[in-house]
Amino acid sequence: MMNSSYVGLAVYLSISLHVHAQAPEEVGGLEVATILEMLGAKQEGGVSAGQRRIYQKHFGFGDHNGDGLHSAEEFIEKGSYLSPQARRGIFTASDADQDGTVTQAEYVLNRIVTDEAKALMQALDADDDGLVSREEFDEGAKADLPVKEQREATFRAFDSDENGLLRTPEYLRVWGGWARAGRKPAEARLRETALDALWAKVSRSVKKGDFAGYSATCHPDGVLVSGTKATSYPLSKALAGWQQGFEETKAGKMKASVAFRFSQRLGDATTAHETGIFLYTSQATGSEPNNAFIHFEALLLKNGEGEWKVMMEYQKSAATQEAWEDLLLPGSPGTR
Ligand SMILES: [Ca+2]
Ligand SMILES: [Ca+2]
Ligand SMILES: [Ca+2]
Repeated sequence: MMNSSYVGLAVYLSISLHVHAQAPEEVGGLEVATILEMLGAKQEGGVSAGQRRIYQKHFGFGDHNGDGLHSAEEFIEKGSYLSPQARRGIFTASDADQDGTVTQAEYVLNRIVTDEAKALMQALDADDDGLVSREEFDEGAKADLPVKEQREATFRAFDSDENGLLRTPEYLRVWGGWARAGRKPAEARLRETALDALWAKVSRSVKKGDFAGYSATCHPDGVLVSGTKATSYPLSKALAGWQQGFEETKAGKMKASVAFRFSQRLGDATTAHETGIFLYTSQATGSEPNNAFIHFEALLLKNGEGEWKVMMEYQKSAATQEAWEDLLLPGSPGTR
């Protein structure tokens, strides 16, 4: 996974997509999500596709009857990791929707959140005794959380039993709640992160003139629907028509870029329907850049290798720059 532009896009998308439905919880005057960010948490945006696959594999080991769920029996009674009490704690934390079973997405998101939390907190444990003392937290988190009152409020929130020391399960319980506060369910978070990576790949391919890279994002049986031309045809035919532009970009005869913003993101573990606006900019050498804002919908499928492919690209109609900019405003009606 090509990380720098991917993380950049994830950061930019987080502004437009992660609009909180309920009032966010605050500690020391900061939203809890902001505290985690300041402490260095990247959550699902900081994990490679390879690492996600490893977590998925771990989930599979515990899914004895292969129904795609961990039951309490499978995870707590038949599990062998740590103690039954610890397993119960992990199970309860993972089951974010509290329906009594843990889906693969719930498991993977919990692993992402807790492994990152442990790594960030262990880095503060200066004397390596497995506990983060008030002094260690105050000193170690100074650079990330420079306001002393906010550091103290955060420590107090983590230190449930008020003994001045943070044990791993103690801070994980609080951290896990903060990592999920006001956020979408695990399945949507992981899907949208994977799709963000796909759109980032599309953008990179257009910018570099990487025709093969772009083609790889399309399903071989995909369909292009054109609202302006009132027709549809195979994506493979559309690609053939676009190939020259990619080659000219690669040869430096023109510049091109595309960016995406979304107003609605629907789907499940293997299907997705994304609605929004894309901005395609092209500039032939010696000419002014040309911006096209287009309302679009995309239908996507996850294949057997776990890769998302565009099954349908529906270029609906021209959009305005104002409509495009609206999609960036948190809380605008279009963002949820
Ligand atoms: Ca569940
Ligand atoms: Ca310590
Ligand atoms: Ca404590």
